[in-house]
Amino acid sequence: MGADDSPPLKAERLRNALRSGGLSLAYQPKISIATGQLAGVEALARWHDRQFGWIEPAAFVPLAEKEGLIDELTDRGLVTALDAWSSWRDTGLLTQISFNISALSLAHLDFPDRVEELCRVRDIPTAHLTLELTESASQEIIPLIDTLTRFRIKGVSLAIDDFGTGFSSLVQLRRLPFTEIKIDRCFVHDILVSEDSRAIVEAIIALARALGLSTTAEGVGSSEALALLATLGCDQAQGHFISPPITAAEVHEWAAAATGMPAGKARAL
Ligand code: G
Ligand code: MN
Repeated sequence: MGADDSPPLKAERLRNALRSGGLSLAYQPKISIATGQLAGVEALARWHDRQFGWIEPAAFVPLAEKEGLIDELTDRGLVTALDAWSSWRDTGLLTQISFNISALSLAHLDFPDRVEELCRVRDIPTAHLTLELTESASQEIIPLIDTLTRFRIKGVSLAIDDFGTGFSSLVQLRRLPFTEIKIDRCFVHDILVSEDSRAIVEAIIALARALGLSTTAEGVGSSEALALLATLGCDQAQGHFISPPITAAEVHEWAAAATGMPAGKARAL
């Protein structure tokens, strides 16, 4: 704390961590609610600093954006995530990988070409990649429609993350070529006790259906919540009850263990 916690120092340490491989990725499985099987994994950036300890993406992603480091963070993360995907394929596991991107990266019109190239050199079909974009109240994503459309033309799927927390949700859904809605965990976590949360989740699922989008509930914490989401017609679930974020090596093991598991009986690691 104190002077050592100053943003310039943290920014410097983030820069160094990025360049010396000090950031890593964890992978959080998500399941198909209908079958209980692995539906994909979300790559989540992790930063452990010797001085500051574990730092949340909610803290270091905005810092990277502010310090002009976000493209480097995105590029290195994508390379690591796609290498992990290749290692899963080598052992027979073909799954979907979701990767979080900052709206700032979408300002580059050549970003889709770069991503396509990263997939091509690894012989990864772009259909196995989903990019997640957070619906943020502070960022207008309508101007990014060109870049998003380029991704869709290349076969990459697009998810709108933390849905329900931004202010222009409906306009964005109508105009942008998303394929999936991730329902924010703040609605999912009290779905069993709050009538309002349940009504919101139900409405989001109905809206997604009408627009032909798939739905993933974030932050699923119990078998009861999973069962209710199944009743409401939600497609996929992610959360600590299903699995916390795990290592790339553990993903293969997890997929094998979860095969054929009925919904509501997913293994919590
Ligand atoms: O690990 P945690 O559940 O706190 O991370 C949740 C959110 O953090 C993600 O949904 C995403 O919004 C953000 N995040 C995690 N990793 C990355 C990353 O590599 N890049 C970007 N831009 N955001 C990330
Ligand atoms: Mn996400």
